[in-house]
Amino acid sequence: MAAAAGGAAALAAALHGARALRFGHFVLKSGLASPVYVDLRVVVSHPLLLRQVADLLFQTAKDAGLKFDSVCGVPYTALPLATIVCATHQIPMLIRRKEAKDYGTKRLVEGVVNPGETCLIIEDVVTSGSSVLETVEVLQKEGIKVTDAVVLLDREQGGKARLGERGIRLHSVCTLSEVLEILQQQGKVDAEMVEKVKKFIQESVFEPLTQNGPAPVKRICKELSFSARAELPGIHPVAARLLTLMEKKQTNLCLSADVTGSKELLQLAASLGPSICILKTHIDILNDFTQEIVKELRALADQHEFLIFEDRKFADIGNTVKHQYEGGVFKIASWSDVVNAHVVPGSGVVKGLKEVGFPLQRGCLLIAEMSSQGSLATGDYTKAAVQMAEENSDFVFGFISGSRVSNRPEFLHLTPGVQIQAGGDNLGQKYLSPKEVISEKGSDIIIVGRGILSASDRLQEAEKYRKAAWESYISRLGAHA
Ligand code: S5P
Repeated sequence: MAAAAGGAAALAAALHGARALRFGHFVLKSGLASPVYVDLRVVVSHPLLLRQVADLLFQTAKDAGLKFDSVCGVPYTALPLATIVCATHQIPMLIRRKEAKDYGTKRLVEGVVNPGETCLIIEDVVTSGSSVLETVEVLQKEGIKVTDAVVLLDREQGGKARLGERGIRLHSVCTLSEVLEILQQQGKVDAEMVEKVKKFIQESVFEPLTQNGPAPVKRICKELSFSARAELPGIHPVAARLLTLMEKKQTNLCLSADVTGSKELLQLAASLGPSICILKTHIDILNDFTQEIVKELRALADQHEFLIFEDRKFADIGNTVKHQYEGGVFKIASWSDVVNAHVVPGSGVVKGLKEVGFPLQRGCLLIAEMSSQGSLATGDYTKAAVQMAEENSDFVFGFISGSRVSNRPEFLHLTPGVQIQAGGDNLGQKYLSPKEVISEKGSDIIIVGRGILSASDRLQEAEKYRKAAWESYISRLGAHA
């Protein structure tokens, strides 16, 4: 422990006293049930403790012999800590803006940015390392060097290794098990709770980001929950929104609303909205399209919290798809959260779409596999789609595919060709069941059209699909717990 033994005991007691460390039963942001809850936000209400923590952070950086030109606190909890460090030691500070809304319009870093200079990151607590990484990435994009981060408390759940993979050394004032030991000695937590917390720490280690990372950690959390994936570093904002609403509404069902009348389309959106995470359109099959319809659809999407996905399957050169996406009669980019593209033209198709969609915070899926008989999207073609997604992950957040084609949890997999009854249609469509798609193929979202549309009670049928797919997801999580 970086803090001297006596200091550490006092710190642990003070954190516990301030209720910054609590023991019991909690549900974390990631959806994980945890016996320990760390909330260092409360430290601002305890000025002495605030200064003590800031001093310990600075001391830890000094002990590690770190050299830096500026300091940046990970927003928000570490901001006051960074401020104290900077004011006390006369170090220039940088502030990273967090508000997603400002993205692309306002500065993302406040303070004097001198490219090439080194910035030290300060953080209160590290679990997966995702918050630190987000700040690192923003600073690095501005040309600032970041090699080290100092944290008050390392929860020892894989964050250090994940940061190490990205070239960031993590220096902690103390670890959760060290604090735990001290609190046990002080009689503030009993042996049973200590065991529980230790077990929890061991069982919920985040996987390394890449398979070949230099600092392997135990692969325990193999399967992350949707809400944990929403928090991953560098996650696409559309993916984060989608994963969050999926967990909230408990649905990984995308309705393929393949109807030809606008009235029916809007009725479907209104009645099935609460059951779905995405409503997929083929807007060019509507025989009475007007902009008013998509406006109403948008309002329903916002009301019932689902995303709109225009299944346009762009497949031309970049310049053409740009116009097809932005303009024409449909003006797809103005109302659709998500679109998809074939990779057959090469990466220009994504680049063209990105020019239009990126500033609007839209997202794109690449078609890596198809559900139809004799599809040519297999083997190397599928691999090329995955590579294209990885190279354009600021715009592409997943795939249309029959199975999990990428192991990166930042990417979502959406699978069409789903019906509870096995089989197909007479035009080459092939169907798998929700369970096969989610539990066996490892996909995330089922896309269902006629399975629901041809039922006499569509809502009841949609609920059947929603439950089947959600239960398969939950059992998949359980199987890897
Ligand atoms: O490979 C694919 C990709 C897509 S997006 N196979 C598909 O069937 N789709 C779409 O999913 C297709 O255009 C249709 O809108 C939906 C499947 O509809 P269903 O009625 O067969 O469930």
